[in-house]
Amino acid sequence: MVIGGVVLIVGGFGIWAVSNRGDEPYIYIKMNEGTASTTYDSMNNVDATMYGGAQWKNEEDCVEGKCVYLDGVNDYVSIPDFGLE
Ligand SMILES: [Ca+2]
Repeated sequence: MVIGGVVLIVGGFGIWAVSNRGDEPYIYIKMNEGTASTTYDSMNNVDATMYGGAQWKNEEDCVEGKCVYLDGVNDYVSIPDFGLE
């Protein structure tokens, strides 16, 4: 899965399996580390990697905590195939 392609400041995302809607998300990536190019999944260790120069922003530029800035050119955040059907 790739998230990107437009100018975005991302504060995190979750992915719910359809069959689990209403329960905890299968993946929950807060995107609040603020350093390096890995942002970690809190649920099942499906960690995401930032590409294309995606940048961390500090609290003053984000809704809550730190966040990821995508410049709209070639930035994206990718998670590995985690076998969800
Ligand atoms: Ca870029």
